[in-house]
Amino acid sequence: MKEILLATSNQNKVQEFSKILEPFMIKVLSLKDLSDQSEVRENGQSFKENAFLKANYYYKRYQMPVIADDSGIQIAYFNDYPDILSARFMDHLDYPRRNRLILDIMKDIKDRRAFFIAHLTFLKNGERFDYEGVVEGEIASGVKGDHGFGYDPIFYLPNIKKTMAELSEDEKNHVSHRALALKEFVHDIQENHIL
Ligand code: ITT
Repeated sequence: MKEILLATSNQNKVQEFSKILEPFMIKVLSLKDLSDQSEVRENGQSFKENAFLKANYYYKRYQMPVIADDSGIQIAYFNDYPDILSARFMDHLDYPRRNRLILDIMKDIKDRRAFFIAHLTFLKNGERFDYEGVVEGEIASGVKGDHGFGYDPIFYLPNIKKTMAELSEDEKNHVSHRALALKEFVHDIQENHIL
């Protein structure tokens, strides 16, 4: 088993990474496993910049292979907002209330296009590798499903005819933005032995 540190305080991300990487004999250590509660300031201008800020902070601290995920939702009608601010957008509200609010604002809106994006930055032995996964979907007409986290219950996948939250954990881990980015990472590990 090879070990990587996942630089996140989001336990849902830890769960998804662990499940996806386990079959490839990669053990995902989390900040929780290291009892590390430090907060990294995400003041970058893009998913890529923020992923690097998070990965680099812990890479310097622990000198081991580190991967970070910066991700979010872009809503076309909101000019791609909340984008890199997805975690901070309306964060005085819990996700069910945030999702309701988005649905209320978009009640009569025809353009429902939305994107989930995950950018991964992996650092090892002074080298940097970047991966990105994008999933196109639509803002659903109602809240549906109780798997996943965050905006999953309002992110509708027209091809599958379900929201991301209606997918089982396994199904989400095949089609999500995070899964697509991790697929490239696994490919690099297998083909180019980067881990
Ligand atoms: P870390 O920075 O510690 O990794 P975080 O949750 O703050 O945790 P981000 O800054 O990358 O992570 O923000 C990601 C937000 O985007 C997340 O909190 C959700 O609101 C949303 N998001 C990302 N991936 C998602 C997914 O698979 N399903 C639903 N919402 C997602």
